[in-house]
Formats: sequence, C-alpha cells, structure tokens
Amino acid sequence: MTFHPINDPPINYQLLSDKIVRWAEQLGFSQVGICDVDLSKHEQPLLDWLDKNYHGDMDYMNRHGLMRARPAELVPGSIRAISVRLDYLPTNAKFAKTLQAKDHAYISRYALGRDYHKLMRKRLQQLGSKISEHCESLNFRALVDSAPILERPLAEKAGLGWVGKHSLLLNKQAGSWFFLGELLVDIPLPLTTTHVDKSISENKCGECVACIKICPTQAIVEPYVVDARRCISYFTIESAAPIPVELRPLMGNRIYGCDDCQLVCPWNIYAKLSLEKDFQQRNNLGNITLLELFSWQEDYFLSTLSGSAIRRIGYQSWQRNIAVALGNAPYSESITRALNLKLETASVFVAEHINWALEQQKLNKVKTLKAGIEVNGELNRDKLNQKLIRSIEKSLPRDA
Ligand code: B12
Ligand code: SF4
Ligand code: SF4
Repeated sequence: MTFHPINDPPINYQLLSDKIVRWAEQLGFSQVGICDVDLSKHEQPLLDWLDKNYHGDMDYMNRHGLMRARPAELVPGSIRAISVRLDYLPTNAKFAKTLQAKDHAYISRYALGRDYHKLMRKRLQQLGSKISEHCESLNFRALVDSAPILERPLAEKAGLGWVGKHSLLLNKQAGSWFFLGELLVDIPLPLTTTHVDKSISENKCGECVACIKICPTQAIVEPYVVDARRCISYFTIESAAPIPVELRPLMGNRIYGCDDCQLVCPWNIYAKLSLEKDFQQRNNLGNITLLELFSWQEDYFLSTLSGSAIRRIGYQSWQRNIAVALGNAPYSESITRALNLKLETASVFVAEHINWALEQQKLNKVKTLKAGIEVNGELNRDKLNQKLIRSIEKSLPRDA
C-alpha cells in the first residue's frame, strides 16, 4: 500500500491492478497484463535491424532511434505499461479458398473490417479515464501501433505471450491473430507477470521453422528477424514506391498484407474468433474478384473504404497492388482488356505496373497453350502455395 500526501486516501495498487484487469475485459480486450518499461535488452537488436536497413523506407522507424526501446523517454514519468491484446480473426476467414482462387483478391484478414487503431485507442482512453477516477494524479497515454514503441517485447514482458520466429507475438491459448496496444502510466502498479503462469511467455517455437520455410518472399531472414523490404505486408501497405520486379510474381493474389507465416503456425489451431462486429468483413472484401476491385474509381474507393485501414494506402498504391495481382492471375481476355482500359487513365506510376502485368498475362497465355511450361519459377511458387493451402485445410478447417 502506498500513502499519498495529507488529504489523499491511500491507494491500494494491488486492488487497483485487479480492477484494471476486470475493466479491460469489460471493455472487450481479450487479455491484459502489466509490466515495467525496461526494454534495454532490445536496444541492440533494434539498432542492428535499423543498421541493416530492414526498415526500408519506413523512415519513422529510424526517426525516433532508441526511443522505441525507452518508453519513459516517449512519455516522461512512465513506469508501467498496461499491455492489451484484442483478437481479430473474423468468422469465415476462408483463407485457403481465397488463396486458391487466383482471380480473387487476398486481403489480410485483419483488414477486412474497420480500422483497429481507432477502436483500440478509444477503449484504452476509456480504461485510462476509469483508472483516473480511482487515482487522480494519474498521467497516462494510450498507444496503438503508430507510436514509436516496441509493442511485442512489452506485451511479452507483460505475460501476454512470446515472440515467435516470425517475430509476432504468440499466445498459448490464442495463437497470433490479435492486435496489441498499451497504456503507459506513471503509477507503481504491481507486475502481473509475478503472479500469472510464467510459462505463458516462455518461447514455445522449439525446433519448428514452418513460418520461415513458407514465407513466399523469404522475408524472415533469420529466426525472429524480418527484413521488411522483402515482406509482402511492407511493399503492399507501407511502401509507396514501385514494387520490386523480382518480388512481384511472389505476391500471387495478395493485394493488402500477408498472413502466410501465421497460417502455417501450429499455435493458430488455438486461435479464437473475434467477438468484435467491427472486425467482421465489410463490402464482401473477403470474397471479391481482382477485376471488380480494379474497376473501382477513386471516389468509390474512398467512400467504400471509409473507416477501413486499407483507405490509408491511397488509390495509387491500391491500383498498383491489384495490377500486379492481375499479372499473376491465369490468362484471361477480360483481364487484359481491363488492364489496357485502365492504361488510358492511369498515372505513370500505376501504368508501369500495368505494363508489367500485361507482359505477365502474355506469358501466362503461352503457358496455358503449352501446359507445363514454367514462367519465372512459377512451378516452385505454386508448390509452396499448394503446400500452404493443404496445411490450412488440414490444421485450420474452421478458417479454411
Ligand atoms: C514496422 C512494423 C511492421 C513492418 C516490419 C515487421 C517487423 N517484423 O518488424 C512490416 C510492414 C513488415 C509489418 C508487417 C506485419 N505486421 Co506489423 N508492425 C510494425 C510496427 C509498427 C513496429 C515493429 C517494430 O518495431 N519492428 C522493429 C523490430 C526490430 O522490432 P521487433 O520485431 O519487435 O523485434 C524485436 C524482437 O523480434 C526481438 N528479437 C530480435 N531478435 C531476437 C532473437 C530472439 C531469440 C528473441 C527471443 C527475440 C528477438 O528483439 C527485437 C528488438 O527489440 C508494430 C507496432 C509497434 N509499434 O510495435 C506492428 C505490429 C508488429 N504488426 C503487426 C501485424 C499484425 C503485422 C502483420 C501480421 C500484418 C499483415 N497481416 O500483413 C505483418 C506480419 C509480418 C511479420 N512477420 O512481422 C502487429 C503484431 C501483433 C502480434 N500478434 O504480434 C503489431 C504489433 C501492430 C499492432 N499494434 O497490433 N509490420
Ligand atoms: S507476412 Fe508474408 S511476406 Fe511477410 S514475413 Fe510473413 S509470410 Fe513472409
Ligand atoms: S511457425 Fe513454428 S517457428 Fe514459426 S512462430 Fe509458429 S511455432 Fe514458431
């Protein structure tokens, strides 16, 4: 128990901490934990990652330097992080079905519904306000994704799971289909990791390397380390640059993010479906053809995707991604027609990707005429994709 100056009643932090866990659950978070903010052991790995330029053109990763590993520099006075996770897997994810249908768009399942940032930040703010009612002197800041802070190491410290070899946080009871967020606070809450089952944050990857092997672009360059520049999630979402030509065929039909390394992970057998209405698919985005999406005009793109995270990449990147996926689709006259039509109005940036796609379509046509002929290592790519699809159908039948 800690005693505050003269007129303030003493605050029982243990009791407060128990209440925080309850409030967080009432707010809909899947799990909550509390940790200190010492991430010093992550400073060197972070510097190494930046030194190797693995962040590509995500300048914001470099801008704040070591602040990412020093939450108390980001929000002076912070001594604890209340770390939360929120399951996002929608019902009827249809992973295998969509990856199999090459004329359909594969959109990362976290992005089929509403943008998670707003929802989570609002709830974290509510949690902070609730704590303030019981602790007037509290200073807090709610963070979700965008702030320069290492969220996975914090969540691991708070007992929400362990960092897997794909670098994502995994949880024994919930797999990895969840978002992370945190509230930095300046009160000495007791650490939850001292009384929760420590085995939760113990690394349980063992000898498994399934995620490293299945990654279509070999972006997991060593266990726990992702070279973002090779990650489909990076070049379809984060980067506004042209997609490197050698990586285009490897994208397949993935037009926004990628879930492959999580799809082969055995721990996702235990993943829970999200209870959030906001994370269920909207606008039929989980089952839509590439051609339909390619026909969207900019104003339609902006209005239809209002409230979705996808909108933030902008119309140019959106068209860039779909053009590449159309190039990867089996030859069809309607595809070449649509690509040629769009060429008339496309920007120079998008036109370059459309021209690439038209060339690919030509090659794909030859391939259909001479069955079995290989285009740009396609047989190997197909084998990997088929392996992934079989693994999903076998291990994740509910979500296949
Ligand atoms: C930049 C970023 C990306 C980049 C870079 C990814 C990366 N691996 O760093 C790109 C665009 C590629 C990306 C992709 C995705 N992202 Co992202 N991303 C981030 C962001 C903003 C920062 C991550 C970061 O700091 N990276 C820098 C590296 C150095 O940090 P780190 O990976 O945490 O590294 C630490 C550990 O790996 C550890 N470590 C290093 N070596 C070793 C060795 C051992 C033995 C051990 C135990 C640990 C260890 O130390 C490192 C340094 O501290 C976070 C949000 C945030 N603020 O944290 C979301 C975040 C990590 N992303 C998230 C998601 C969902 C994704 C995608 C799944 C989205 C998608 N479906 O397309 C993919 C997954 C790709 C993948 N396998 O990582 C979630 C992850 C949730 C979870 N369950 O873990 C986060 C936390 C966002 C959120 N708020 O929910 N992302
Ligand atoms: S998200 Fe896809 S591209 Fe990125 S590391 Fe995972 S499997 Fe590889
Ligand atoms: S696929 Fe295997 S190695 Fe990769 S994160 Fe999952 S358990 Fe760990």
